Order: sequence, then C-alpha cells, then structure tokens
Amino acid sequence: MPEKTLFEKICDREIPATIVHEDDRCICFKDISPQAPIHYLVIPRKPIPRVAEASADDEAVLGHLLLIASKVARDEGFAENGFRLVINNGRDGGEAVPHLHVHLLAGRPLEWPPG
Ligand code: IU
Repeated sequence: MPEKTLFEKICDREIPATIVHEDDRCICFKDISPQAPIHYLVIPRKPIPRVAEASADDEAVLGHLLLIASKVARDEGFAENGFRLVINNGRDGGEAVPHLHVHLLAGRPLEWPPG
C-alpha cells in the first residue's frame, strides 16, 4: 500500500481538522492557514493527486466537489455575499499538497487577478 497523503489521513481522522461537511465521496474542512475570513478545502476521499491527473472515471466526483462547496456556502449563509473556488495545479499553479482540493474562500471582497 502506498503511504497515505496528509489529506487522506485527515479523511480517515488520523490527523485532526475542523470538518464542516463529510459524505461518502468528499470532506470539507477549515484550511489550517486561512487566506480569507472563511477558507475551507473540499477534497475527494479518493487520492487524486491533482486535477490534471483526474480521469473520465472521476467526472462525477469532480462535479460533487463543486456542488458541495456551493452547498456549504449556502448552508453557512455566505453564498449570498459571494465566494471563490480555486484549484491550484502543479508548480506554477501554486499547488503544495498533492491531493486534489478545492479552496472555498469568502468573507471579504477578493481581488482579481490573483498574484
Ligand atoms: P495548495 O493549493 O496545495 O497550495 O493548498 C494547500 C492548502 O492546504 C494550503 O492552503 C494550506 O494552508 C492547507 N493545509 C491545511 O489546511 N492543513 C495542512 O495540514 C496542510 C496544508 I500541510
């Protein structure tokens, strides 16, 4: 068995995190180093390293991540003011953790373009 990624260990509750949603396909938890008043990560339980390595078999789970991000935003009451979803991919994309994750950022006006 390959070693679990850090985020797999969070999914399996081997590393603590503040979880705001979980289901059979994904988990959403608070980012440990928030870049906005609200900063969550939505990750698949399946250890897809990055979106560039997702396959056609992953189509449903990729859609699920976006729908759950949106549901969390609605359920927590910040969807109305707006939020941003970000996926960093690879070196130039700013990816640090090789387990696919969707950043969900909100709680202040976010600038564009990103740095
Ligand atoms: P990136 O897209 O791979 O750069 O984002 C990784 C994120 O994972 C980043 O925002 C970190 O703060 C976050 N994170 C975390 O929430 N908990 C951890 O134990 C580690 C990183 I390591």
